[in-house]
Amino acid sequence: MARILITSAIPYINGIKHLGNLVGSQLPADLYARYMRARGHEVMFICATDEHGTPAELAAAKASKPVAEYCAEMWQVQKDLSDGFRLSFDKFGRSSSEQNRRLTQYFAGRLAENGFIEEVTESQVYSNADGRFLPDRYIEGTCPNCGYDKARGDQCENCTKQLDPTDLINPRSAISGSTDLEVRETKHLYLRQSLLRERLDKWISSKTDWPVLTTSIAKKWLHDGDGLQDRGITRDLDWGVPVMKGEEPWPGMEGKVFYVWFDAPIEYIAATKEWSDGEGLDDSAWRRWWRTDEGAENVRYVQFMGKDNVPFHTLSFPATIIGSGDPWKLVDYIKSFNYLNYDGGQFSTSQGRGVFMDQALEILPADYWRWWLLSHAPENSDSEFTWENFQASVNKDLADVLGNFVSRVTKFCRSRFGEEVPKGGAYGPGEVEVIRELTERMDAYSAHMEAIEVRKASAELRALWVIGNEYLQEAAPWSVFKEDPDRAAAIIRFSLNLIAFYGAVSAPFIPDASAAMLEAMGADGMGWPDDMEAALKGLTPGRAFTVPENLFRKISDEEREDWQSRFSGVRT
Ligand code: B3M
Ligand code: ZN
Repeated sequence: MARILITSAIPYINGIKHLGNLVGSQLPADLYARYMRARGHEVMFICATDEHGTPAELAAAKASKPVAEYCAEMWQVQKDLSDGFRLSFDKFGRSSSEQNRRLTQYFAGRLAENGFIEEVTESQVYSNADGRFLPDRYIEGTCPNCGYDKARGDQCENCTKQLDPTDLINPRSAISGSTDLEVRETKHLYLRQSLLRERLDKWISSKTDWPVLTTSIAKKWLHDGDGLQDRGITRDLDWGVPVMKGEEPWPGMEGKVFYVWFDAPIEYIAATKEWSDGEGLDDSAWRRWWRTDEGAENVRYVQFMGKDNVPFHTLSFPATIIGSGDPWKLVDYIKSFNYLNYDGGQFSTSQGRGVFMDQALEILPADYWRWWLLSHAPENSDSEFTWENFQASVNKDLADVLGNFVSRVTKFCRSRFGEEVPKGGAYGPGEVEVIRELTERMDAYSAHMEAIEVRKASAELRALWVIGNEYLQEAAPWSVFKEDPDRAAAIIRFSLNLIAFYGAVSAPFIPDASAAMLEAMGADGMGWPDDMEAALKGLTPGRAFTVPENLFRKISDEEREDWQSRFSGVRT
């Protein structure tokens, strides 16, 4: 049994996330966590809301609420939605927690002690109209790298380049739109990550098994970019972690806070402490996941994120960890994703374009979305959501292949043999062949899940369902029944076992339908089928089962058209 620490990028608190956000980190992380738990490993799965910085302040201002109140409300909204999507976090924390405040201040203190912090008097953009500095997202303009005209002061979301507000061409205030801006001097702390360039380079180069998407972005910013310039980690804002050197005040830094991207990844650690504090455990419970001198040397740590978050996780956060000089756990594997597009354009939170998590659950249960999103995850390139594709995939994979199998088998059995597993003869060559095929496919399925090849894993799972369908079609118990009821009974016994098997192995993708299949077969406690032959004999003759409600319903053309037009415009 291994110990696996899994973190998903923590979503900004400002509003409900769209399906593109979901498939870029939280959902595949959940798939992996569920799979690893099912294989008997000890898993710690962490997520949280990212509550500091300009996104939170701007959204709270727009909602006319004090920012703390806004964050508390939105945390609950996001928590309910992640429950709705069955995201099985061990902890869904908050980066504004006391635990994160202390830990962030602690890291800053350690970095200062080790010479990785520099105090810099720098020029920042000041807005005369707004009467304040405009860090990060408070300022917008044209990206000097790619020309995108809605680049934000901290990063261009088009080309992923990390920016400083003073880099922007034609800058304007994101609060008032004012261009009456001037550059003023202010003092800030810089993380001297350039000192760690060689160590980071060596570390990333050693990760030969990482996805190309991850390492190419990291190397780009290490080598030809300026990604490893020293970066400001403090801001002239009210909302955030107050700048302190550990538990000591930091002279000259009064009234300033840490930059959101400094404290956000630290929240992965802090949220694990939020979990252990919440469970009433002592500190060793979370430290054994994070300190390589206290048990974490045996932990495999895997991170999930969208590609725009890669520079922060391959460079800045490791710089914080390494620079602290403490034995904190560094990430072992980073799975990153491209973007999911929406119906010929981009999903956009600011423009309200696409389907958002709350809307998705209002129209269909979580499994439908989970299945489509995971089987179309933007792994090797960007992918696109279209309603036609969604309808086709749900109707075919879920309703025709899996749902139909379950319904035909259970209904036929009920009508001919009653609601218990029939006895019949022994399995014949047909069943032996199916077991052989399933064993082969299961090996491939497991291998893809271990390697976090999400699309390939989903294709293997679908193939497992197809095998059962084709078997049933060929074995045709409904025709066999008249001449040889014993043989028909054996076919049905085998097929009922297949339903339980599907319930066990499909759970990481479609947990609710899987639970319904297992429950209907009275096989709730069924573990992962390591031995296929034994697994397909688990339901013994005489055992009661029930006919589950239709597992999946089809999406009609009218519904598809209705949703297509309902979600074509802008969310209000
Ligand atoms: N909140 C960006 C995002 O939601 C940011 C991730 C932080 S991960 C430490 O995409
Ligand atoms: Zn750009």
